[in-house]
Amino acid sequence: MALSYSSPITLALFCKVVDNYGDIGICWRLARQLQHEHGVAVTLWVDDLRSFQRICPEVQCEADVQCIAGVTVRHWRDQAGTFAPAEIADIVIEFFACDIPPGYIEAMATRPIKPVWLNLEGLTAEEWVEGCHRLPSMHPRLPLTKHFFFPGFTAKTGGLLCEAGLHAQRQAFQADRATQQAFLQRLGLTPEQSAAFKISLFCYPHAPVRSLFALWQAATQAVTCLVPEGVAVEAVQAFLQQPPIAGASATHGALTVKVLPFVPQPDYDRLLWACDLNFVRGEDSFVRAQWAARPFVWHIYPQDENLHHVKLRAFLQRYASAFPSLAQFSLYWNGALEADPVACWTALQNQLPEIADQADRWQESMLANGDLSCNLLRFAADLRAEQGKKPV
Ligand code: TRH
Repeated sequence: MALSYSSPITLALFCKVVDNYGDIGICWRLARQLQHEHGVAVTLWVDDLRSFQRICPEVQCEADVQCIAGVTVRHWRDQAGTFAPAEIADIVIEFFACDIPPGYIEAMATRPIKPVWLNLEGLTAEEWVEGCHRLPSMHPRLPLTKHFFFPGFTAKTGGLLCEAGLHAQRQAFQADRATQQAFLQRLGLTPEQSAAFKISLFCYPHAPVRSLFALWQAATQAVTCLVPEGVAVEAVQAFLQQPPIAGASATHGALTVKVLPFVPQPDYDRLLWACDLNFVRGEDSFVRAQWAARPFVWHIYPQDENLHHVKLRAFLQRYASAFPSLAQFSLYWNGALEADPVACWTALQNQLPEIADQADRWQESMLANGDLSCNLLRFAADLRAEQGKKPV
């Protein structure tokens, strides 16, 4: 029996926001890309609309259902509710093993053609993911099978999210000084601040930001450090000697620290493209920094028992094996190595040109693994086709 999708394919993506930020960045990007590039009718279920609004100002925090950029956004208030089979999407994705409402799962099981059910996992460079990517897990009670889908850095994983045309947009931006200047001016930078060595700083609160500020203050060239509002609050406030609200800035020695508002995702990309060095964190900004083709330092989200240090080392082994200074600095930045910040920073600074040179090659090798959204839809189509071969 041949099985076809609804037209257009419907997809529900369930996203639970962790720690006021987490994961909505990735889910929103994926949702938009599936809609824009693949014509999928996406419903994004989000439990925390206020966090969502920080990266997407169009979000109405009080709305139960709204449509933004062609994506249906539903406020995922609780686990209650019953659903009719017709309300269930062709593809159901739970992000990072979040528990989707039991009533929704029950309704999935009642559909004559079962939805493709995927658990989209977090990004890690560890080798074991290749063995777990695409593995099935049978529901203990219902006739449903969930599959694990792992993003990653090799052809045996789901790859990384990358919109079509992003590469060309980034190259055009970086080749056009006037556009860059206009963008930085829009963010409130003076021509002098724009002409300095520009660093964007996005990290978790435990990063040793004060020690870096001290270093950059004593630098021989002017440094402009751009920090989103709400990030590294203590260190920024201590440097500014005033509340670190958007627009605030101060200069001590060679360093100017400027607080930026949280900008919408496309502008955050431009910020990364415009800076000479980017400090990024988590998963999504980490991947965007790779597409920015500029040197970056990753602050990984902390996990119990320092599990994140294992993940950090796995990535550094792939990305920074030719750049010991980057590996050392990253370990220091993430508290995985006690080191002298001056020595770490000086070594990294000296190697920045080489690191920048590698960025394009790294991008090409990552893109050769295919974009995550295409890989995900292909996998869903394969599962759907398999279901069609089974007797019903
Ligand atoms: O939100 P994060 O801290 O995300 C993390 C990770 O995904 C991590 O794995 C997870 O478990 C943890 O949450 C709880 O950092 P991330 O992934 O970089 O997402 C931030 C998003 O915010 C990203 O999409 C970029 C976006 N952003 C803007 O749109 N504008 C801005 O001004 C800034 C600074 C960020």
